[in-house]
Amino acid sequence: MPRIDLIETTLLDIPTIRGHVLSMTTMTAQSVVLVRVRFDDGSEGIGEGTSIGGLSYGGESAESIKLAIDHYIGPALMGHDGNDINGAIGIIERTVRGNPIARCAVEIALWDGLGRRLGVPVAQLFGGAVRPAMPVAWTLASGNSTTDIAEAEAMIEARRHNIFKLKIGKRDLKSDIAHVGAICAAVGDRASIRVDVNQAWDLATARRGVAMLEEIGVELAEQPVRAEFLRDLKALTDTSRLSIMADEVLQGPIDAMRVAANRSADVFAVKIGQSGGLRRGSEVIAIGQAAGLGLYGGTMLEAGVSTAAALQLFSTVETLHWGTELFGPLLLKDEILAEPIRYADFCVHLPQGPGIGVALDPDKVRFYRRDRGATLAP
Ligand code: MUC
Ligand code: MG
Repeated sequence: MPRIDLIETTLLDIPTIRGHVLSMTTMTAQSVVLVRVRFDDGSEGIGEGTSIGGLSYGGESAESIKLAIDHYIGPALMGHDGNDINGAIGIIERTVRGNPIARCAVEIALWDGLGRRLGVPVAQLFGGAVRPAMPVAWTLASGNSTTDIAEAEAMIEARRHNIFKLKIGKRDLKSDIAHVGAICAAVGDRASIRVDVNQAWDLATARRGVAMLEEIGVELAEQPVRAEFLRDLKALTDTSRLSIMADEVLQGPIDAMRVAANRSADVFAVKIGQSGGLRRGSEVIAIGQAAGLGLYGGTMLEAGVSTAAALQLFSTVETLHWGTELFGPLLLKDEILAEPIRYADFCVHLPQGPGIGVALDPDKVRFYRRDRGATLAP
């Protein structure tokens, strides 16, 4: 029995390629918590957790993810059988309430370790991949319409992305609609345009906004109203011809059930971090499927490790109606994986090999770690 004998976290700060402007914050760097789990048979697994903009996006920050793992999850799992992931999830959930991203970061490392010991990809542990690659959106969020249009043109030309998500909600409605309209007009039918309001609108603004977005050819609006206001999300979903996607409201299967039960949204943005891990993420997916909702593989702007883990899970999903947005590593100025995840032909490709299929570049990890004085264990 391979017992867990070490759980170690490392906090990295990696600059982004440009400012990423969301309704609640502008990111110029991403903070990444790497997790290394070692088992007493010498095998290892890696995991990762990220949030967005410190504590401005949600209830977890990189620092809180690290603290939850170092002080609570790690000690609770010491000596546990590494092959018993369901048992480990039970221990984690009894030890730590909330903190889904911290829980997920450790769970990824457990799946990676198990997959490596068995010599199979994590997708195999979830029944096997049904696709080797998935459509991948890019977020246009420079804060400037001209820059965004140039970025979209370059992505289409390079055949990297033809799905674009626009971050709106920071400016007044009229300016946002003009911005989205300019991008829709520029790309025409060469791309799918979606927006993410990140909870910034009240219901009255959302009603007007969604109607205007529909007019200019936007396909989908993500979390237009506050996560707590499920009735407002439902009111929009009931009346809009545009598809409405739930994101921040989905913090695991129980929320998924609440949203699905009264059809408060048309689409689930499934995030492994926000769901509390791959196991709970797969349950969110199952609830969405059973309710006949659309599915989309979401991101917390993760680096390569968590992106690879999400790809392992999403590759097993029968129908990903809206594709994915697993572009996180491309938003970062530098790659921390030994071998980058492949983006080509408008798709992100599932990494091959056992576990989550990727390995870290130790030099990059050393370079970007916040605490550069300490040495990284091999
Ligand atoms: C979110 O709210 O969806 C995903 C892509 C992006 O640009 O921001 C994230 C968070
Ligand atoms: Mg979102």
